Amino acid sequence: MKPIVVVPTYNEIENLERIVGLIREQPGGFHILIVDDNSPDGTGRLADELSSRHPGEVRVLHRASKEGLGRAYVAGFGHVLKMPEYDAIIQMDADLSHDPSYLPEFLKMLETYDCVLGSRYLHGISVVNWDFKRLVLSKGASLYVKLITSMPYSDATGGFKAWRREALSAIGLDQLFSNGYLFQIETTYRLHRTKGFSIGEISIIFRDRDLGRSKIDFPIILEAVWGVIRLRVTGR
Ligand SMILES: Nc1nc2c(ncn2[C@@H]2O[C@H](COP(=O)(O)OP(=O)(O)O)[C@@H](O)[C@H]2O)c(=O)[nH]1
Ligand SMILES: [Mg+2]
Repeated sequence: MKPIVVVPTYNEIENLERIVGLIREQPGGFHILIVDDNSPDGTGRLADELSSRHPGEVRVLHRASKEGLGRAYVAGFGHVLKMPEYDAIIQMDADLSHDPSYLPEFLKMLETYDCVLGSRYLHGISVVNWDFKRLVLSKGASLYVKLITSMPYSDATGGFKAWRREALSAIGLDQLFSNGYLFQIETTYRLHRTKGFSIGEISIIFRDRDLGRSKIDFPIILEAVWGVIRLRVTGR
C-alpha cells in the first residue's frame, strides 16, 4: 500500500520539522500532506520549505484561515482522494503527541481492517504528561460516546487513525459537519454505520506536547457534547 500522512497544523513551527523528519525515517515510504490554516507563526512557510526540500514526498495545502481541525482534515482528505497513487491515508497531530514509530503498525493493520484507530485506552490508560483534568475529559468523552452511540471502540476522540482509500471515500467528506474534535467521532461513526467496512484498534502511547499550545477550547468541547447526540439522532 502507498501511504500518505495528513498532518493539520496551526502554529506548530517548533514541532513541524521534527515530525516531518521522524515520519520520513519510518520504513514504508510515507509521504506527507501538511494542511496549514495560515498560521501566524509562519508554519506554512516552513512547510513550503520542507516541501521544496523533499519534492513529491512532502506536500502542503494552504487554507485561508483557521476553521478547526475538522475543516482542515476535510480539505486535506479531499486533496488526497484526488491523487490516485495513495491508498492508505493516516491522520496524525503535528505536536509529537503521536509517535511516528507506530506508522508501520498502522499500515500492517490496514491489510486486515478498512480503518484503524490508535487507542490510548485499549490496555488501561497510556497517556503521558497530561494533567488530570484533560485525562478525565478525554476518558469521559470516550465513555459518553460509547453510551450514546453504542460504538464498541475504546478511544472515541483519538486523532491517530488510518484509512483505506475506499473507506475514506465511503464516509462522504462533503457531508461531514464537525469543526473541532467531534470530527474524530463523526468519521468513525459514519464508517461504523456503513455496511461492509471493518474498524480495528491498536494501542498507542500518547504523549502531551512539550512545545507550542493546545488548541482545545470550550466551543470545541460543547460542539462534541451536542454533536454526539446529533449523530445518534440523525444516524449519521
Ligand atoms: N489546520 C489546522 N490544524 C489544527 C487546528 N486546530 C488544531 N490543529 C492541529 O491539530 C493537531 C491537534 O491539535 P492540539 O491543539 O495539539 O490538540 P490536543 O492534542 O487535543 O490538545 C495539531 O497538529 C494542531 O496544530 C485548526 O483549526 N486548523
Ligand atoms: Mg496535541
